[in-house]
Amino acid sequence: MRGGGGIAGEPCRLPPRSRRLLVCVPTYNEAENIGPFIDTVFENIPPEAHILVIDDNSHDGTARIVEKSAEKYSQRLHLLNRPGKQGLASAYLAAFDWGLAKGYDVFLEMDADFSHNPAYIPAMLRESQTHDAVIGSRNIQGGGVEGWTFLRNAVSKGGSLYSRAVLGCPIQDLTGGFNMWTKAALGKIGLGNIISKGYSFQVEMKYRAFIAGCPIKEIPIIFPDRKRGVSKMSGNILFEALINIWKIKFIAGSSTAFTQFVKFSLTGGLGAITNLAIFFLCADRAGLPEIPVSVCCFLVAASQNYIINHKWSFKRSTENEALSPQRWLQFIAASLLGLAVNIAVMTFVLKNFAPPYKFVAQACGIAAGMIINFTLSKLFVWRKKNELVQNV
Ligand SMILES: Nc1nc2c(ncn2[C@@H]2O[C@H](COP(=O)(O)OP(=O)(O)O)[C@@H](O)[C@H]2O)c(=O)[nH]1
Ligand SMILES: [Mg+2]
Repeated sequence: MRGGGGIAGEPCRLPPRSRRLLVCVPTYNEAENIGPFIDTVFENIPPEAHILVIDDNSHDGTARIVEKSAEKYSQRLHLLNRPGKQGLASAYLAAFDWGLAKGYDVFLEMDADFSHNPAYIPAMLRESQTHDAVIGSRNIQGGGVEGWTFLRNAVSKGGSLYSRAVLGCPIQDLTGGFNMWTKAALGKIGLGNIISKGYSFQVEMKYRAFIAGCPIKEIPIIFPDRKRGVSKMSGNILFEALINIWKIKFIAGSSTAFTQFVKFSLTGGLGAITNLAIFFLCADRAGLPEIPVSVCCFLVAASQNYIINHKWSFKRSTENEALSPQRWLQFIAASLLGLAVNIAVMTFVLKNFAPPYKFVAQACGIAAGMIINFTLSKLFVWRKKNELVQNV
């Protein structure tokens, strides 16, 4: 959707009543929080919703407290007991796998330390009816943090700004961990592709959702510091996350560009067939003059490419916009430039390398022209419109 804090894409259309929520709570030494936390969450979720605690063998007895609570909330509280500390990313991935196998439709990520207020859950659930991802955001109007030192605030804000700048992603709170995902979102993200092990997991999930074209909504949350227990965040973890942002950009971002390039090339191939077919019919069969026929062939094939690229190769960047004469003109200009590069490279190779077959020179020209055309199309014609993101 365009207005009201969304990031464009197709909304999910599951009927609200048939959806089952799984609240996923990773814990490592949260004995002081987990009991009352579970009670508060159950007060704020619908009767058919469940909680899954993923505990990494906490030595403070967290798991035992969960088992005790499970007597009270029979069948609605689940515990995934893992043998040792394996990190936040692997805890959430294990929770998603478990929940998907059991048929849950909506997944909520939450810390066990009351920094994520369960009172926001109903609003998040409502938004998840029309958005694949709902992000509890500290960095938009109405959101914020409480009880943080100046340094921690600066580190968090700086981390978010840094991630946004490196990734070119418009989500305001990339690092926060209070997020709701529909099953459709997890499918589009492709959980098997996640490379993060620690805290950059949250950034990677959001970035992948963004480039997959998921409709995303940020809702403002107030984030108080934990009152009990200690944070598992450390300088090392933070440093690792800062480095990982580049890995995420390279791996997730380039796989998208690669897919787009393959689609763009196939579209170009189809365009060449159309071009040749029209040329054959008009010049060979009907005997029309070659040069005007060739110009017409170019225009028809380029227009066909424009439509297919708009609907298919660059679908994720178009935000479901209609075809437009302005974009068509831009694409024709990019194609003409591509053609000019094609001819220049072909001539250069012919003159300087004299290949045994002339078509080798033309193949080099086509490759160079296509790279130019693709780059211009990606950067200018179908530039992703970050300004579409509006926050509440
Ligand atoms: N299962 C599991 N949970 C973890 C691990 N590291 C942190 N957690 C939990 O993940 C949540 C977020 O960690 P927290 O220390 O609150 O990080 P902070 O909010 O950035 O200070 C808390 O519920 C932690 O208990 C881990 O390695 N495994
Ligand atoms: Mg926390």
